Amino acid sequence: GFLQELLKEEDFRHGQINTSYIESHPELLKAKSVADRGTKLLTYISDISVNRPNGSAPTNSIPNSKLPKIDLALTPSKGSKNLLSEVGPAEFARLLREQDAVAITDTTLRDAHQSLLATRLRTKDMVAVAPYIQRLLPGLLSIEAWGGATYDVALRFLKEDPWSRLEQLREEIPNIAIQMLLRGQSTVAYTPQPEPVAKSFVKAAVKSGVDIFRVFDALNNVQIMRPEIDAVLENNAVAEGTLCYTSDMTNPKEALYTVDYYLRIAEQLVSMGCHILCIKDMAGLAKAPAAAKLVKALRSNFDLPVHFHTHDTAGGQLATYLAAIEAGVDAVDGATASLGGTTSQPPLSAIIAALENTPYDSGIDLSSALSLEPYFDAVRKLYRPFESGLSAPTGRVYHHEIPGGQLSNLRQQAIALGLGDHFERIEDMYAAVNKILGNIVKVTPSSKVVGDLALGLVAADADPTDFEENPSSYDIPDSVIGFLQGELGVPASGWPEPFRTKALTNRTSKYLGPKVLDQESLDALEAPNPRATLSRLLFPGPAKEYEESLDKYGSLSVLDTKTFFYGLEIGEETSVKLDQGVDLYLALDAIGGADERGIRDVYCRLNGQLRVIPIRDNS
Ligand code: 3PY
Ligand code: ZN
Repeated sequence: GFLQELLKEEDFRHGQINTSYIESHPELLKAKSVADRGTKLLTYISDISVNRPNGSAPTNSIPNSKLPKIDLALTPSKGSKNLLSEVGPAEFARLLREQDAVAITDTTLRDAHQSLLATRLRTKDMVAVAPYIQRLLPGLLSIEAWGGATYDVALRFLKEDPWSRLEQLREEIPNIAIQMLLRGQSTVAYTPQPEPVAKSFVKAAVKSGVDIFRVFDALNNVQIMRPEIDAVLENNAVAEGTLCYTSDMTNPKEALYTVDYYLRIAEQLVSMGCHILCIKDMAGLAKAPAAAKLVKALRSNFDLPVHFHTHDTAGGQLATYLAAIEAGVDAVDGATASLGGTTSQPPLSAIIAALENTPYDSGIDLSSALSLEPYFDAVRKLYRPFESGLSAPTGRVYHHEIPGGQLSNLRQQAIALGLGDHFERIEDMYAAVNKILGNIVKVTPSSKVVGDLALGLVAADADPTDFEENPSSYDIPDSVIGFLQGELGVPASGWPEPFRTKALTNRTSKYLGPKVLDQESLDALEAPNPRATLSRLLFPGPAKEYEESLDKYGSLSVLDTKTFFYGLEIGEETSVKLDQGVDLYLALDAIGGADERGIRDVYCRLNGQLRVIPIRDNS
């Protein structure tokens, strides 16, 4: 129609049209912007189709064809978000503690793909299923959909604005509480952030849709996360104060990570005003008897509800959940079965089924949970290059204690170092490094410290005993130096001496606390919309690359996932819907030979009109 006519207009294409003509015909400006968007998207698609950074598409399946057949015109039931708005956080928590039903958090949209698919799940694939979740799973306690590594990965690899994801999910799921994972002082980054950043971040997150904040500190130093917990309370959201579980409480030789250790942490979380206590078993080390003991102790010492989080790396965590439930736990985390198990959470449908027709019945309809599995199964196939490669459970986690989210990541890094076939060497080194550092709690960012050092030592073919004795003759990653200088606080195990002193000898830099912000940044954090500022302060490099991608290609979140990761095949066409409500048809006709500079002409069509786009072939 109109757009084609315009594209044919030679003068217009060369920008020589009389501007007073455009001013009197505003529809032309809109059409020009639509045509520009189309050309930018074709440029991206051409680049991916020539260079294939992720190989070719692993499947032709169309996930949307697997969405449940339900009537989206039906009004959804009220859910936890409605309740929270009616009664407020304190009463919400009291009711959670009082009910017999076991409440369930669905982690599919955050931890599950962080732990299985290198955090790559795109907003488009979340938003497509959101209206179904809203109607099929209104009985969920919450949907964990934000935080952890998702913020970084959205900017760095998906070229998406993480805030827009949150806003869209909020809009599509108005009835169920949205939960995020906040890394205490590091917020969603890997290093401690100045207090104004944390405060502004929490406020903006509440405004954009987060209801429940699971806040943890990687070394269980509760005092360090006070500003974040205070910010959650000030913004009238739910504060879930977290104990990170490590080691083995059932081992009589365990001297440090005992019930008393966890009770001391919980005591501080309770006195800070947290509404819920969370046991965060990030590596899946809590065995059934440990879970029962800890849940009982927490519930008999405090009035708060207890929420259990685990990863099913070794395969035994449904048993742990049942023991925790018998001991009175109030809520547990699960992920859709298609993105559950191994390094992710236990499958939602297995949890629901185990509790059906018992006093703990979750109230979530099993068949509804099942009806979402085919969609996520089809989605997962599209992300195959990002699979962690863990095709079975592994009991070796009891030895190396690598968190679920890190295990998939480390495997990818090992492959990049050419050590893909020797992953057990990295596992063993990780365990050795943990010992050298004093047996610390390992979760982002302390797990990154251990992982960085383990990878470095394996790459250098080092003997850990020699490293421990002579650390000054080795290259030590910055994260490890920062840790030893106290960047993350003091570990409960104390400092590993004499290793630490030796490792820090002759190191000139000294950790002086989170960076100090200039006045301009401080003002920007106080502005009504600090979101772009937060991205720039938290992830300067990725935020800049995201902005550049936006300039060059426009918003890539409109592309379907297959096209986004794998481009198009010759003769293939895809369509996108722009915000303006306009449909664009984008097709790839042919790829020409490379010239002497490695440039190929890519022959595309935009709504039927030929476009020739020069692309550098990086091969
Ligand atoms: C994160 O911090 O991203 C985690 O998932 C920790 O378990
Ligand atoms: Zn987790």
